[in-house]
Amino acid sequence: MASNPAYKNIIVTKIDNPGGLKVGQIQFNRPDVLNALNIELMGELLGALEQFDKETEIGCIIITGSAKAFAAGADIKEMATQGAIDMHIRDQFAVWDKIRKIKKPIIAATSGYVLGGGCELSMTCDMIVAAESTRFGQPEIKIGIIPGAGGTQRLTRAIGKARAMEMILTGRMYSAREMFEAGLVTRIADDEIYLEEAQALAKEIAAMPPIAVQMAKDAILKAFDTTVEGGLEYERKAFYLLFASEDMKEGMNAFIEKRKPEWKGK
Ligand code: DAK
Repeated sequence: MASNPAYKNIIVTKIDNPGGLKVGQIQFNRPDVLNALNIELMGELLGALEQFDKETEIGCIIITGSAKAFAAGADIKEMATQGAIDMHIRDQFAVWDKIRKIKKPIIAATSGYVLGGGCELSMTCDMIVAAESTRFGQPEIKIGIIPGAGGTQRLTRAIGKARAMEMILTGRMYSAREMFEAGLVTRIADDEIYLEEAQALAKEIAAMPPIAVQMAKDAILKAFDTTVEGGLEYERKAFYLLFASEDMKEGMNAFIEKRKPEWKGK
């Protein structure tokens, strides 16, 4: 595991994976404010994600926080003095849109508070591995705003209108188990081992053929913004495209020859 000292608000590491590509891990590091997501941290997060996305040695990415908080939301102190036109001109929130464009799968490993923008960020990730102690919430209503980074859309699609309404209109917090049962969370783990669980899942994915992994992620995400027919067509084209990859030939030949495939990522 090697750490990159270039960042102030995040700790970036690469985790070796003898069975496949490495796992890139990004850990928020603003413990005094429960990892509140300020502009600088979000810029660093995007920089680290885009860097991992470019590096061929990385197969899967984890975003995590601390035991007490994944992230307690956008930085309220930073937002409090801003006006609508300032926000529009600076377009500081454009960073959030770019996170959606990351091609490699991202796992949120959560513990403690996952609130507001923290909850939205976890939903922008592709999977959530939650410690038992995780508390999910969209408390924006309590400070006079509403979710602004996908909460009304992604949460509603993940857990349905009835539960999203209650969660967003009351600002209440919900346990990892409730959110697992509602369909938001991929898996729950004991507090002591949630990060290891997330890493094990990331390593399993990073051992799969990388191009197929990225195409699968892309096709699954299409389901959120197209019709079933449009999505099926997109899936079919992505499926055909994979027949142009060396990894497809290697995967099928390895099966027929009863050996372990060696992926090239091409
Ligand atoms: N921002 C700034 N500081 C925060 C913070 C936050 N979100 N959450 C906690 N802190 C700070 C506290 O101010 C305190 O700092 P000091 O007073 O010690 O200087 C320190 O962290 C510890 O917090 P507490 O003393 O409050 O700790 P407790 O254990 O008593 O309470 C808590 C923990 C998580 C229940 C509480 O801190 C809390 O309610 N925090 C605020 C949660 C919240 O309202 N989050 C939603 C923020 S709004 C967008 C993208 C994103 C967003 C919007 C638009 N676009 C793309 C357009 C996102 C908006 C939001 O997330």
